[in-house]
Amino acid sequence: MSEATEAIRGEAFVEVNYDDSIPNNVNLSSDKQLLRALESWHPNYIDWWKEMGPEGFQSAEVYLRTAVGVDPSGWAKFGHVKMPEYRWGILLAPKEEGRTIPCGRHKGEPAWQEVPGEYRSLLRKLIVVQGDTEPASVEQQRWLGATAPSLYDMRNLFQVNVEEGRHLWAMVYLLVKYFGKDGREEAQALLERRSGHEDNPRILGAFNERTPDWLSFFMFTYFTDRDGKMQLAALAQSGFDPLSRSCRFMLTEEAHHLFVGETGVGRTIEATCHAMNKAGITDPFDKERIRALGVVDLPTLQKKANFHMSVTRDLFGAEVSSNAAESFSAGLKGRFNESHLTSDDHVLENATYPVMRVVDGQFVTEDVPALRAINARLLDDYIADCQGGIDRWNKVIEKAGISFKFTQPHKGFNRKIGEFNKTRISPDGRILSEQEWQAGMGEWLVNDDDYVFIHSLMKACHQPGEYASWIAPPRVGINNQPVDFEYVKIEHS
Ligand code: BYC
Repeated sequence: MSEATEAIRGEAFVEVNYDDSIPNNVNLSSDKQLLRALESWHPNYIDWWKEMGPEGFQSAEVYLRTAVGVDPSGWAKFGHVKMPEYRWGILLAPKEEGRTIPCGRHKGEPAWQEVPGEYRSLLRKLIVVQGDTEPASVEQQRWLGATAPSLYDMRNLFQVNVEEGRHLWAMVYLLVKYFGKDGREEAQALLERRSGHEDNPRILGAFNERTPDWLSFFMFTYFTDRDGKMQLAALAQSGFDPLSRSCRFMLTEEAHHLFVGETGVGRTIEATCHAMNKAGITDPFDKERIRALGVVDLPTLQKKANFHMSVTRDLFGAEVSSNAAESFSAGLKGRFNESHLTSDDHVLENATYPVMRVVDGQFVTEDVPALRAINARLLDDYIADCQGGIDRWNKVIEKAGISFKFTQPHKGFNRKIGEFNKTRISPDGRILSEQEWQAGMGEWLVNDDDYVFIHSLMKACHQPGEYASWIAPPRVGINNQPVDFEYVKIEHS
């Protein structure tokens, strides 16, 4: 069982009501005012989806899973659906009777079922920031359908997109139900900000970056969706029970997004190793010859990974943060696995945590008050969590007998937020002058030549069973369908 499904294991099965205009398991029909507010947001959401959701393919039939319940053993059904007709619903993991606030100054008190007045604006901010990332990622990925390397991959892209749309619904439900007029205004604003927009951008940096190609998409779903996993896991520990329950169910869907990322990169590596072996190329740095085979050389993939790892690390905020201390102490957001941590008191008034920083041009590790280092700790947990997939990628390379290993760059590499934001640091952890940084950048991050090459590979493969040269077919299809299944039925005009 995956980490995510474990989040809702052992709890009672709750049917989702699909007869309502908005599918839900929160008895929406009994709250007419809330239902009306969500029904008036719904058309604006559909307008946003049509304007900013996947470009083209809106009338294609896509083999999508739709959540039908929150029971981990059978929570989804599969079928061909046109994306605008997808049933976006409001699903909360079942209520745990007797749940208490797991951390901070209210630890042990009953979890809140209503917004605690003294923390209202802090809580709303957390929900808005979480909500803002969901439509942002859909906007970032909206151009990718046209260059999908297979119908299988196209389907996975659209699955991720509709589920990010559902995650937006999850946060909008909380805003509209619990935050009155300003909640409704925030819900509307979530449909108005735009990824990368000069005047009205998305809130967090990484969500204003472009996702220009499928390698970026796979890296994003591996590394940036993993920030989603860590943040949702921390919010699932919230003392505000409706937020906790929303996030617990979101984590179930998030697991597939991480799978898309890990296997997408893994299949790309597999195609490269296979082509290299077939052509008798042993040097992974023999770039021109490898690229001539129509596959991506491994050092270029490492550069892509470097970018996505570094911008995603920025999403954890400053390592040392009074905002994070207050969210934790207020009991609004816990640490990763908070309720399972056994080595401290979950209040952390007297605890410390080691934080790496740069002092006088040198790295030093200082013990700082643990409360202020909540972001640093979640970032460390995230970096550890990233390693599993990287190790599995390296196994593929090792098995192919090629001498190359993916690594995570130094924590301070290419950072714009936090302890390292004013220091130039190489992936192997050397503090650099500006001149050295400028000279090395093209070796560590994708440069213009790399972009041109990657772009040249991004050609549509839209026939069932057809896969682009640069990516291996998956081992098994979605929901046990064959790999040449018609995952997306495109009307060819
Ligand atoms: N870019 O004390 P600081 C996901 C702002 S991803 C721009 O450093 P704090 C998903 C910060 O807002 C998970 N601004 O950090 C993945 C604050 O602004 P104000 C999303 C940034 O507040 C893939 C100021 O700098 N969920 O679900 O402790 C696809 C100082 O803040 C950035 C969450 O993030 C940045 N990178 O922590 C789809 C959870 N970083 O208040 C979805 C909810 C910081 O001065 N959010 N700032 O205006 C949070 O827990 C916190 O807001 C953060 C920041 C962890 C993001």
